[in-house]
Amino acid sequence: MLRPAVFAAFHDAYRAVLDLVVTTPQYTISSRGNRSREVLNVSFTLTDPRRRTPALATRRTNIVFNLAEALWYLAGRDDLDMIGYYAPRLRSLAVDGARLAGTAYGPRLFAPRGRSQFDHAVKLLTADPDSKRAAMTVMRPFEFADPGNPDVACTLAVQFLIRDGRLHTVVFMRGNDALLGLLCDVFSFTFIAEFAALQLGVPLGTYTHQVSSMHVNEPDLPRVQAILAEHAQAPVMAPAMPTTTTWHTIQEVLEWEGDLRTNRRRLPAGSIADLPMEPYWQQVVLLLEVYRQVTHQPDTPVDIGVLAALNPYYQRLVACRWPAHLPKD
Ligand code: 5HM
Repeated sequence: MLRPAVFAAFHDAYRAVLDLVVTTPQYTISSRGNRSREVLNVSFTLTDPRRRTPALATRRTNIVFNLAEALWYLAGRDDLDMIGYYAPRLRSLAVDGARLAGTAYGPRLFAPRGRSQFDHAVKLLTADPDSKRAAMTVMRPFEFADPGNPDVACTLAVQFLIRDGRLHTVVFMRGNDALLGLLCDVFSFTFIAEFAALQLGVPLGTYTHQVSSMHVNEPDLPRVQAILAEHAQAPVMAPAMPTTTTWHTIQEVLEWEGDLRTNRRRLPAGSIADLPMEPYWQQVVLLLEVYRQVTHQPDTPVDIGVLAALNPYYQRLVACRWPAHLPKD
C-alpha cells in the first residue's frame, strides 16, 4: 500500500486509527513522562472533509471548542484569554500564563493578515493553480532545542494543491495523540481547508492527514476500548460553509465570539434571525451563546428558545456534551 487509506467521513477514519494503535501497536514508548502505544507513519484521506465530527456517545465531541479553536487559528491569535475559556486544560501549556507557543498555529499560518503564509498560498494558487509550492510550515527550526519547552508544535506543515479544479489539503504532523489531538486537528484543518477553497473559488477536494508518530497514552486505553466497543453510525449531516464567506465574515463572527466570551453581550432567541450573517454562521454564534450560558450562568438551564433555534445536528451535540445544563423537559 503506497497510498493512504480512504474514508468518506472522519468518524470511520478515527475508529480505524484508534483500532490500529490499540490492537496492533508497533512500539511502547515513554517520552516526557507519558507511556504510549505507537504506530509510525499513519495516514488517511477523507473524501468528504465536511463530515469532520464523529458521532460517538463514548467520545462526546465538544463542538464549541472545535469551532472556537478553528476561529482562534484563523484570527492569528496565541492568547489563552480566548482559547483557555473553551479549554481550561490548555492553561498548563503556557509558560508565561498568557500565551501559547507551539499549539498556537494561528500566528504562524494567518498573521499578519494580508501577508501571511495562508495569504501567499492563496495568491500563488490563484496565479499558478498546478503549483506544488503552496506548503505552509508550522513547526520552526530549533523549536525542540529547549528540553524544558512544554509546547512544541506537533504540526509540521499544511499543503494546498488544486487538482481537477478542486482544493486538496495535506497536513503533515510529527506526532498526534490519536484519542485527543487527532479529533481537534482534523476538525480545524478541514475547516481551514473549506475556508481556503472558498477564497480560491474552487470546490473542496480531499483532506489527507499524515502522521509520523500516531499514539495513544496508556491511561487513555480504557476510553479507546469503550469507543471501539460502541456501535455507532457515521453522521450524514455536514453543513457546507456558505460561498459568501470572506475574511469579513470571520471578523464579524470573532467580534461576537469576544463579546459572548466576556459576557458583554447575549443573544436572545428572538434576535437570532436579525443577525446580519448567513444561517450557517448564525448557528456558530448560537453555539457560542449556548456556551456563554453554560459558563457564565452555570446554575440556570440553557434557554429553551436558543436550543430550539439550533439545527438538529448541533442540538444533538450540545445535548450529548452538556446534558446537565439542558431544561428539564
Ligand atoms: O512530547 P510531545 O511534544 O510530542 O507531546 C505533545 C503531545 O501533544 C503529543 O502527544 C502530540 O501528539 C499531542 N498533540 C496533538 O496530538 C499536540 C498538538 C499541539 O501542537 C496537537 N495535536 N495539535
